[in-house]
Amino acid sequence: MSDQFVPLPEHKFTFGLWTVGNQGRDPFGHEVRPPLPPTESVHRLAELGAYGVNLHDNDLVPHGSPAAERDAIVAAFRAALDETGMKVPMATTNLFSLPVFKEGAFTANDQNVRRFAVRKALDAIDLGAELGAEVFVMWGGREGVEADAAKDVRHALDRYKEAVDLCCEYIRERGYSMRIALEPKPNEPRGDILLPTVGHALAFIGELAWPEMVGLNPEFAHETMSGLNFTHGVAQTLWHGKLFHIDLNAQRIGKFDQDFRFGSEGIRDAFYLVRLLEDSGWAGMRHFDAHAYRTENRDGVWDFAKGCMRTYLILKDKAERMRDDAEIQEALLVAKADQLSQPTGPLASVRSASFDEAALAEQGYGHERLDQLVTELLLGVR
Ligand code: GLT
Ligand code: MN
Ligand code: MN
Repeated sequence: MSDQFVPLPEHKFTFGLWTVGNQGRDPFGHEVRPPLPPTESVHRLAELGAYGVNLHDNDLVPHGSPAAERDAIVAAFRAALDETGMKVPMATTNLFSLPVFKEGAFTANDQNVRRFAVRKALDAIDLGAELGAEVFVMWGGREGVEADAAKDVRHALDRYKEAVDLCCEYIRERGYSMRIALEPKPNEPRGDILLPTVGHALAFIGELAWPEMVGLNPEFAHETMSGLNFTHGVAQTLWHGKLFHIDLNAQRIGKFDQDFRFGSEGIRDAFYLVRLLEDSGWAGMRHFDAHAYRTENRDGVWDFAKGCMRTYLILKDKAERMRDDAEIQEALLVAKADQLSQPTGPLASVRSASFDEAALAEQGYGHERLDQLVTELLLGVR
């Protein structure tokens, strides 16, 4: 293997503890890999060139741990971070595994369940702040319903807003430098999940008490599940100034949430995403929310992690080649891609312009040639 694509901390690659630690359990089968201690993940990922790890509260501290135990676990984890120089840029809370959240967490019908959920989120915010996290992800996996008769979605959204506002209020009160990133998903584990897409979540942010503190953590697999173009979703999120974090993985349209190794499906979609992130100067993390196939043992997990990072770097290289490719650049001019950055107005020019509508309709844009050139670049023949 050429070592042109060696991951380094400066590339800002991160993995969730739950990703490399995934034991391969699925709805039909038991775990196939032993538990992976968080400190071992830190060491192994550091060796592979990652920048950091992200975590749910309970990926590190088992639910219900007494305070002294919690502190000892966090101290040992801190020591592993210090030894390796690894960071924890993002933290989150698990509001989906415990039986108490079976009817929802922030949007449960039961007020006590909601209070329990918000309290758990506040504790996780403290844990994240202690570890230096500047982004707090909210993935509302249980915020949804199967029996539509049981939940008024408008009230559920009131409660969702209230919970996010309470978390923002707490972050402000504690003086943390932390922002919240909502993660949309259409379904699974609930029949339907609230804030199902990037678009729903962006609109929701506008109704919050501190909208400037809240943005998105869009996931490749989640938009793709709905058949949406993930790169377009990320572009619009950037356009609104709301890309706070990103979950990279791979997914086939129409399937359950696969969370595959980045680039393993939809290589062309992955390419356009990497090109967007790089061209936009995205300064945040390249976070992988994916896991190894269930066929793999421990060694396969590290092959998986290496593969995610290596594919990202290869696609980044392809994006640079695209920029340097004279024929592709010329084809882009034929497509008039450069003209789109020019304004349409002012109004006086719109009103006074004369058009040759037939000539405008007649012109071709050369997309077939352009797309084939990019395809050949990706296939490695140019
Ligand atoms: C869970 C989910 C992911 C979320 C994680 C953060 S948890 O693995 O499938 O999409 O990003 O809560
Ligand atoms: Mn997913
Ligand atoms: Mn995710």
